[in-house]
Amino acid sequence: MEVPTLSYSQFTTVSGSRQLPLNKLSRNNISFTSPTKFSVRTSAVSGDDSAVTLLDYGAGNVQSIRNAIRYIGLNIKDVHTPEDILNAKRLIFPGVGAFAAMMDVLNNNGMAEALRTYIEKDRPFLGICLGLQLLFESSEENGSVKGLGLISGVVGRFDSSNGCRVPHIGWNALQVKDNSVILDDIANRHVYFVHSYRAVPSEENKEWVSSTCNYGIDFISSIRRGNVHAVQFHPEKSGDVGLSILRKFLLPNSSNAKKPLEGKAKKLAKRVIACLDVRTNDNGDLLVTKGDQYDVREQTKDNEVRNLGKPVELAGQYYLDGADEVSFLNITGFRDFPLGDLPMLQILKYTSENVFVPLTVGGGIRDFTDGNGRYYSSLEVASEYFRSGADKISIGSDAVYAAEEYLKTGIKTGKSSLEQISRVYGNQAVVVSIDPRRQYLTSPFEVGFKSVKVTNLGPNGEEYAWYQCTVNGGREGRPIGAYELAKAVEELGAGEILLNCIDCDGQGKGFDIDLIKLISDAVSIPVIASSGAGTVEHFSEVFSETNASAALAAGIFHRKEVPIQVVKEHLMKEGIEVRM
Ligand code: 1PR
Repeated sequence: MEVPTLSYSQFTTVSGSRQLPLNKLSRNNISFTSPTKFSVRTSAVSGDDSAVTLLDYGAGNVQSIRNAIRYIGLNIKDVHTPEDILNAKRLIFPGVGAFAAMMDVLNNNGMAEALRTYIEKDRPFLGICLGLQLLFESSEENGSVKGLGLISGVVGRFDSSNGCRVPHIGWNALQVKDNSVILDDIANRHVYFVHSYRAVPSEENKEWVSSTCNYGIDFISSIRRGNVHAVQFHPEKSGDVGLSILRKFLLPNSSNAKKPLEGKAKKLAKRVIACLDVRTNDNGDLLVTKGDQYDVREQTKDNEVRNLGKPVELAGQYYLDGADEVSFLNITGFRDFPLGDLPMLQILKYTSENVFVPLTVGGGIRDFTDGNGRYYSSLEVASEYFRSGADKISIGSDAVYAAEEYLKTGIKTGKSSLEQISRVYGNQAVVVSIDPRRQYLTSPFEVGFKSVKVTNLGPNGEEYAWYQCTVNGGREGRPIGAYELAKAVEELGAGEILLNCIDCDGQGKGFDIDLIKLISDAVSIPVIASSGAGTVEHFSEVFSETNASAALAAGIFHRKEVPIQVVKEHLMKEGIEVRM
């Protein structure tokens, strides 16, 4: 595994890239051309030129790819004009966000035409995610929107009716064809995907396809022709394997590139996520804490906030230990204004410079008016998190209010933080974090919320329970159940659910299987099981008995009781696919 050095001295401020105003865009699609004849030249990239041209059209987390390029030791030159594209020696286009918004920006700025010319001339190109999809004729995301039309095919949505959760989020295996060049050394390892739309292989585009991946159907995970490459997965978030793919593209003549160790990837892996609950202590220092049923204060005379370590160091360690994702939850974000919480943004910046797996950040994502009467939308708050290095944001309290309103009126206003952020950044970038508390019932008809027959009877022999949602870090119970909330937020645009359970949090007695089964069967987006992990068997239990896509733990990792690698070895022994 790639070993990054995690020292504060190397952290430098990342200069902001030019952000294009997405809200001022008009739909103006380029004229459609049929899939173009493509002439292959074998122009080599000069290995000693350290500048990589990056096309950042202004949405989503391009910070990750910037960090990966810098980590490899190269500099970044941003595209400001179409000429910058035409003059590039090698160009990376990390397309993130929504297809229509991306094409609007590219068309309005003359970038689409420049890109087509650059690619037709077989100049070195690496498209990532939407950067692959835009090469096709059109995409069905946001209606039918034309792409560059260089490759035959229409980009369509995954079908969740065949049992696959959409978005496709997580680490999956590739079937690599001969001569894919940048994937030649991938060594049967998993790579990280996060997308709802995909292109499929056909007779017409088979010349381009360099690898496929299976998720319900075979879809195109990469293309290559001459010097033109594009990948549907995120190499910048695929750990050491991803860095080695980027190195092969950026430094093709470099002989000292390390080949990743051989793996056994076969299909989508169950994810193991390390979570860091972050807050300031009474002295104002930001630290990782961990509660017992959400109480993070020590039971001592001073009642101080429990201190389990430094956020950047711990996140870096969990990356090295094999965490598939790292989550930061700013647990006092509900009462503080996160944009005023500069240390939290700095933590995200520093962490993302050395951690090349997905980072999620949550806490305080909502509209806010500061003391001077300045209004900040939740979209601005989320944008700042994305710019600081987050790949996904997680919404807690504000999603509960949005779901309550939606269930009351039946109207999607489009104004909730959840709807706004998923519209601009794509629903795959929006997690909803649920903090339910178990409420026992003697009969399932006692409340109007969905209840379950519990595996372990309640304190007075109750056979049923419903799961009441809470806000403000568990401090206030709301008139909505976890089941109702999960279904509502899926409709409002959530891409994933982080399912905590206050009763199990920090107890080490296992996940709440009844709750996780209830929610993971109710929605077709991925569900992350959280709260209560104490042994490796708890992980295999949650994956065997529920449809959870990932399991998250905090305490056992912070207290070093069970290393991440040991959890994964156990899961592998139990026949559960994991990324090793
Ligand atoms: O409401 O949008 O500001 O978001 C606040 C976020 O902070 C929510 O995601 C909420 O879950 C989280 N949060 C608020 N207060 C606490 C607290 O602990 N006092 N932490 C809190 C939630 C729960 C898990 C924990 C697992 C695994 N932490 O994330 O990490 O339960 O723990 P375990 O393995 O030790 O059992 P908003």
